[in-house]
Amino acid sequence: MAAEKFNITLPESLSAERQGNVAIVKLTRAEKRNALNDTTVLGLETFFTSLPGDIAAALIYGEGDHFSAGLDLSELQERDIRQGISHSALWHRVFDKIQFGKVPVVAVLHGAVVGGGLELAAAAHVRVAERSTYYGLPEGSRGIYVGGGGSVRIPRLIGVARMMDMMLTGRTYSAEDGQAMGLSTYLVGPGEGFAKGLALAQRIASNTPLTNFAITHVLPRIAEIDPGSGYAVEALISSIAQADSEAKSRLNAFLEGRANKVTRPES
Ligand code: 1HE
Repeated sequence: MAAEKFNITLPESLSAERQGNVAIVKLTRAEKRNALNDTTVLGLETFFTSLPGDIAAALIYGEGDHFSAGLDLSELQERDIRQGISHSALWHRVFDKIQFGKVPVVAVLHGAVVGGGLELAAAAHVRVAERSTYYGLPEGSRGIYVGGGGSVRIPRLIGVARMMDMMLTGRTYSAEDGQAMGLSTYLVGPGEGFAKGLALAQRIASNTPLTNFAITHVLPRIAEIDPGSGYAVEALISSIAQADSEAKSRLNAFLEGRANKVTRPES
């Protein structure tokens, strides 16, 4: 499927295209290792809130040798407490629009995925890591603290103890370790990330919008609430999903032998 541009005004540090019903955004500030300045973060907000109506999944990746070096440290000028809170709130707002936006998001990782870069990756729903990927949270040694929702999202992937260790000691993890710990769910060879990420995004885009909404918006909420409330919400969302006419026609297709079967994983 050919890549097409779509009409959206983004800063120079980002570029957008679409392949079928998958929207693709690339971090294009390789000369600064895709460090995230405010302009880029606001550009990501524009991208994720302006997706055309027929887009059903999104993919984010980075140009150059690294996914992202995190917060642009050159912008970390003296901020007072109030300005610091509003800067962090900006990242929270934008990354929430990724995690709880219109469509599921696949992140393709390679090279450094550090600090705010890891926070950005953690806001995606599926992470594909090339073997060059490494993860770090250098905030501890820089005298700062994560501000892009990392304290909320990263412990949910790897646990509080591992995140503490990364921040206290500056420990970095390889792609293989990250895969074993749950920072990524796919590990691929050099240069294979984009194709794998796109194939996954296309597969995700073939689900019904209602099911994708339930998976990305409702499942994480259910996981945060008490089990009794979780069962109640699950009963509601599952009954809503199955009532959809598209669900009915997909179930019929299976029963009539016209749909795919569940296959063994590739070895
Ligand atoms: C940057 C940044 C940046 C590179 N902000 N300019 N993040 C960090 O602490 C990571 C800092 N960066 C690095 O450790 C390294 O740059 C990398 C391991 C990512 C890549 O190394 P390398 O050798 O390929 O590149 P480089 O020579 O270090 O950097 C190339 C240029 O990018 C250079 O600028 P130049 O003008 O001298 O060419 C660097 O200054 C620039 N650059 N990283 C600004 N991060 C919401 S809170 C989140 C808190 C955080 O994210 S803290 C973690 C910050």
